[in-house]
Amino acid sequence: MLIVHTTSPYNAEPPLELLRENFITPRELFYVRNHGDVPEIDAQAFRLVVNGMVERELELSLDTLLNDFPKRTVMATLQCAGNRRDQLMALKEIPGEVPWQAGAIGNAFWSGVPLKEVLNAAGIKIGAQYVAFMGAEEVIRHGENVGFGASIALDKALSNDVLLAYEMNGKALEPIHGFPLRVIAPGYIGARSVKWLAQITVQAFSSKNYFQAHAYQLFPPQTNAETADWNAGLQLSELSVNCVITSPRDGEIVSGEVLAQGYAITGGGRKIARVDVSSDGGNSWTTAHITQGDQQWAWAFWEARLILENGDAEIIARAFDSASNTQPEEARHVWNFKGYMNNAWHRVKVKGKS
Ligand SMILES: Nc1nc2c(c(=O)[nH]1)N[C@H]1C(S)=C(S)[C@@H](COP(=O)(O)O)O[C@H]1N2
Ligand SMILES: [Mo]
Repeated sequence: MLIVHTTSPYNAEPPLELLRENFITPRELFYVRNHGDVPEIDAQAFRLVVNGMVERELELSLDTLLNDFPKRTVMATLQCAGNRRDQLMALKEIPGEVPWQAGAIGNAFWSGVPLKEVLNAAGIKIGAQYVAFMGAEEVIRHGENVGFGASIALDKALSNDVLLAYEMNGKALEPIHGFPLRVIAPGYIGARSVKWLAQITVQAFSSKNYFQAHAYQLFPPQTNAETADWNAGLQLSELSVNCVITSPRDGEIVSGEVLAQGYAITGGGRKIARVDVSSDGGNSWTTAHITQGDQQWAWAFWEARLILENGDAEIIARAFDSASNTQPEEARHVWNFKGYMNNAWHRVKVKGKS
């Protein structure tokens, strides 16, 4: 059912028309983004280590997390920073990165322990500013096991909705999605939601792990892997506003009246306020109807009826969020050599029936 980009590590995304069928993405249609092979974790032996700038170091079993801490459920959309990279790759090659279409996104109910409950149990020392996470799997970069890590600022970590999740859509996490425990950092790029969570470290600085300090940084278009100053990139955290047409698909043959459908997403706890659709290059716009999604952290589904002239047309969609943020017109303006955060106007070319 998924489009498989690589098998080891396993990376896959759903076709867009299937993705848009469910507001809550079923597990079989949820994209998978792995940097190493899925680790086998014995749930009985599992211990979550909490250390660093804490009053008490903790080693928590799964039983303790399930039974001795409160459980909270949050609906949150995960989106990979590489979602829509294929359109950037079409402009200029991006070697060594997964050519994600627009399906590296999914929406689920996540249940687990609020991270702040565990941090409070450990007691945070004065001067702490970041909470760093490490996954359990091996990830080899430049011949060395760097593992997969990330960090979030302490104020985000102490907000209600950041979870140490053990359930996805009411069932225990699947191995590929992080069993037995993962972080869910709503509104942030997917890379901060560390799977197979093994260790939480409270510290004064952001994570030095490869995937926080090196990868997942944004550079200007003229920069490349050789010229990048890895201390000067923008470390990605909150999602920007994005919008995708899931139907019709590129190259589809349509009649005069078309129902355009898609999803829109934003970060920072903001909501999607409006989606616009154009079939005349952005000179005029039809306001789409938001059919579902009025909650922070989650995507919105939209649709709009368009009357097309008989000939070929390009359908464009863009969203505004509740802070009136909107999207850049052209992918070439957001092109970067790692291929992150493409939120340019989404464009689909359709053909008229002749
Ligand atoms: N330990 C670990 N956590 C990880 C990753 C990983 O490779 N290893 N990938 C990250 C990235 S880049 C994304 S987009 C999300 C994907 O989550 P999913 O595979 O459950 O969709 O997990 C994040 N957490
Ligand atoms: Mo990602």
